[in-house]
Amino acid sequence: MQIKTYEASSIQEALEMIKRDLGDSAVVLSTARRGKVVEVVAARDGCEPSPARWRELPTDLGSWELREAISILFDLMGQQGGFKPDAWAPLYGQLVARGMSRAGASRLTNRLRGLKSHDVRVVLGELVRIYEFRSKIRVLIGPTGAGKTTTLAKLAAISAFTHGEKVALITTDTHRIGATDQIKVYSRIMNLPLAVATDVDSFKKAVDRFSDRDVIYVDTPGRAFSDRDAISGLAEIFGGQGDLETCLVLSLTSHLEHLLFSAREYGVLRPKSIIFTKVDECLNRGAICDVLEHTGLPVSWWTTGQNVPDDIEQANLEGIIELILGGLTWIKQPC
Ligand SMILES: Nc1nc2c(ncn2[C@@H]2O[C@H](COP(=O)(O)OP(=O)(O)O)[C@@H](O)[C@H]2O)c(=O)[nH]1
Ligand SMILES: [Mg+2]
Repeated sequence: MQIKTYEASSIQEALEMIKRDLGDSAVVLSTARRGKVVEVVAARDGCEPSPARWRELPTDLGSWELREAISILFDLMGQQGGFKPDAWAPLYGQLVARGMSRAGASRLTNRLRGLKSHDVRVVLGELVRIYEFRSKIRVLIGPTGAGKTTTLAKLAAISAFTHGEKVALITTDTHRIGATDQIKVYSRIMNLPLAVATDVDSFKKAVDRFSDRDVIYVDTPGRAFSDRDAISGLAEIFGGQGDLETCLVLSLTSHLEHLLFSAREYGVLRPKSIIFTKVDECLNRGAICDVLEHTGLPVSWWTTGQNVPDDIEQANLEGIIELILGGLTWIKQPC
């Protein structure tokens, strides 16, 4: 983490200096007035890219200023203790720099103060829950491009070849031309039976056909999270089926607001757990905390690359905490 002190004649001036120097992701750690001079201490995570000068300034300055003001408020709350940074201020700064929302980071650091605990892992441990699939039918749901089909192939391979289970695949993704091709290839390579289902009846038939199987993995269409009709269409297909669980697949490369919006929209399908994908492409994994806090859902797996079946990890508490705090664990090239 890079921490720097700025002196200016007003907070506004200091903030402009900080933004120019450290970029948009900088957070304010403390402010103090010394006579006519305002002293502001700001920080940026050491792994953040250098200030992106090419980034366009928002055109709507009103909402931008409001956002800035709210951010500063949360930064002050994050450091609490008035205008003096306390022991948790650097942690707050790091969590924000790693992509966690200011509100979430503020709540977390305040919780630590309340507990008088010095182990952030204890507090994260309360937030993170782990889940193992329990049902025979496991349906992967989530937005377009989240990594559902690739993840399904990895999971099917682990069930079939690591655990020796009898596995079948069903896809309900027939909406795009060639949509079934990807899963057909996986089914052929792994020699696992595949059925295509488009409605309640064909889905039931496919499940009956695979009654002798231990596990059935179900792929779903990648539809925009805002396409409520498509999401409720899925709810209809899976609704009456016993021994079935849905699992929400979210890509960590998505913006936090997109993740939270997706989680809310796909909530109608009552997911039992979350799989976070593209951990390898994402340095700022603080969003994991926000998603878990808002959904209350446990994590079952996360994925770390495009290779089937290797790039996947079964969720475990230590690993998730490392993803959030360690920051460097999955980085392949030094920044
Ligand atoms: N880097 C990276 N890419 C991934 C990962 N999982 C999936 N992908 C890629 O993301 C893209 C979309 O994946 P796909 O499974 O088709 O997404 P779907 O639309 O949700 O089914 C493909 O290019 C995948 O290879 C991952 O863990 N890391
Ligand atoms: Mg797909």
